[in-house]
Amino acid sequence: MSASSNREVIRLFSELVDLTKLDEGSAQSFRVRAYEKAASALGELDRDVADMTAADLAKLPGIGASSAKKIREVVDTGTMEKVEKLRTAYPPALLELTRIPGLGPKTVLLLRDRLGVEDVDGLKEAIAGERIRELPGMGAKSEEKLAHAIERLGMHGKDRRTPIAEALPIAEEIVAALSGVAGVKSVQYCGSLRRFRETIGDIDILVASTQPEIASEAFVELPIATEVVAKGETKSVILVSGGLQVDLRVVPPSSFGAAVMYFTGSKQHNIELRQRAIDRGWTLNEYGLSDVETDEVIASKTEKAIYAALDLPYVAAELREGIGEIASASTGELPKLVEERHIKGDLHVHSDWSGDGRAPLEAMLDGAAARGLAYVAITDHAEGLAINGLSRDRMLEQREVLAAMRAKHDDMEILHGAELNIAPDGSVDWDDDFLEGFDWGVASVHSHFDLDAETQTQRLITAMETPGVNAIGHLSGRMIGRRPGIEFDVDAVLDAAERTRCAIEINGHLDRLDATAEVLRRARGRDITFVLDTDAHAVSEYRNVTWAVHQSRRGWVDKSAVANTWPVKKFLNWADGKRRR
Ligand code: DGT
Ligand code: CA
Ligand code: CA
Ligand code: ZN
Repeated sequence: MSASSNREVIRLFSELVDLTKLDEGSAQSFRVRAYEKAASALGELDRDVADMTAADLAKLPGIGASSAKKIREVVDTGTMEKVEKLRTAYPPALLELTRIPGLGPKTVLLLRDRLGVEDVDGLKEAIAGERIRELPGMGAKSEEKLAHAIERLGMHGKDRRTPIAEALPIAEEIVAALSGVAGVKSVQYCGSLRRFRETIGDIDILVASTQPEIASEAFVELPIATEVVAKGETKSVILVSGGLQVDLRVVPPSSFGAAVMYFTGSKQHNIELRQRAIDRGWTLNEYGLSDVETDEVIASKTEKAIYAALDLPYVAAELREGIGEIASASTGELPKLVEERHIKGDLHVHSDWSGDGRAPLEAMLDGAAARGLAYVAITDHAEGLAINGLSRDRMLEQREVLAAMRAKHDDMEILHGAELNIAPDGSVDWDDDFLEGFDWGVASVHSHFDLDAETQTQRLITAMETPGVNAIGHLSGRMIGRRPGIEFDVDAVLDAAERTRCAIEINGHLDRLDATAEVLRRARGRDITFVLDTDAHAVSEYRNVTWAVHQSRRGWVDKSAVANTWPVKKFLNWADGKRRR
């Protein structure tokens, strides 16, 4: 097996976690936690699992003997019997019900056994028929809440979309697998995934190859495929677990740029571009930009060449939604977008000092240094978060430990911060005096998600006004596809951000991507500062910086508004200034 085997194993373990929750009717059982731990330990592994014996694997922290055996089984057989068995007992449509807030595994089983509910449509029928209220512990109010949750998650029938956190690893795995196939020159995922939409209808994979039939064969033979819907020389379709569809198109290398452009979309962006071509007496399609009269190809190899021929600068994929990006591009008014290399520091990083961190302080600092960062803020949870947080004394102790670690990292500024918890009234864990001892503060909402919009708005504004709060973390608190964010008055919160100089975080966790692109775009033209953070709880999660950058681009955020791209001195002055108002 190749480097993709780790990802395949992790994917099967995450599925095993979800299925076991249903099977045991509990999200907290011993087995569930053991599988969760194994999945997260595998995520930290920098070796290929295929090269390790069951005994090697069982020696890793977080992986027990039974998980080790299951890992070997996946490497050796390409699948896991336990998952296959559970999948027949709990089909994907039933499993999907557990994503609805308010529906734990126990309730989902009850719905199936008592009311025959097998999927979202069945649940909607049961709600409409007022049958949920017959169940123990449920009432008319629960029906109303469930209906609202289904609505907000967009889980209806054909509109069903997959959260990007699920789709992206699958696409990466397929791209990696196809890259090694004979004749393949380039592979790229396109469509909504490349535009970095937060939910994905289907995955579109584009391959440039001189031997299309070999690429198509390899595609339908992928171990990740659960069903082959169509197979042709240049077009094929498979389904993967959960019913997500993957489309493959194979094109000759000479038209790869035109094909990438066409299949990246969006449809509306394509339509506007084609109109620009027509205005010049040309045609534009997935094969290239060409002259109508002479059939001569004007550009086709790269997207950049095609945009240039149409008198446009390159338009980043994240902007291509047909919402004015071509007009802005033609007048030179696109924002100057952030690139990963611009990011000088990370301002939201956890260690195992707080409950959900998974790596020691040293490891997180080494990881930050390995990224070449000029500064990093350690922001473990404060005590308001009951299960996770550090007491005042532990925070002071951590400050001493960090001070001692500065000697080892003389190229990197180490800031002592905290992730504060915003209470329903907008207050945070500690008084201003204690907060003054920190170098940085990020404050976030972690509970009370369904207060009314007016209360939530005031809650955020009060937190922003707190001197020790430099930034609001994951502004809406949503989990894409699982939990809708809090409702708040966006313009009032943006007004407060301008007035208080409190930054808005762009959190790079794939299941958060928060602030949302809609909120970020609404901030265009305002004088608001942003910070791009990984919110890393383990060294591997420093990778979230890539997703934070994509999210900022999708939100049309200008680089000049992102504080952690600024020169270090300017950044430190600004951060300190907010704390001393
Ligand atoms: P999704 O899958 O619903 O999340 O969204 P997309 O954008 O990935 O849509 P999809 O998979 O139907 O098609 C992929 C791309 O192919 C789309 O972004 C643009 C291009 N495309 C598809 N259908 C049309 C069409 O009728 N006209 C044009 N101009 N482009 C199309
Ligand atoms: Ca698609
Ligand atoms: Ca498609
Ligand atoms: Zn955090």
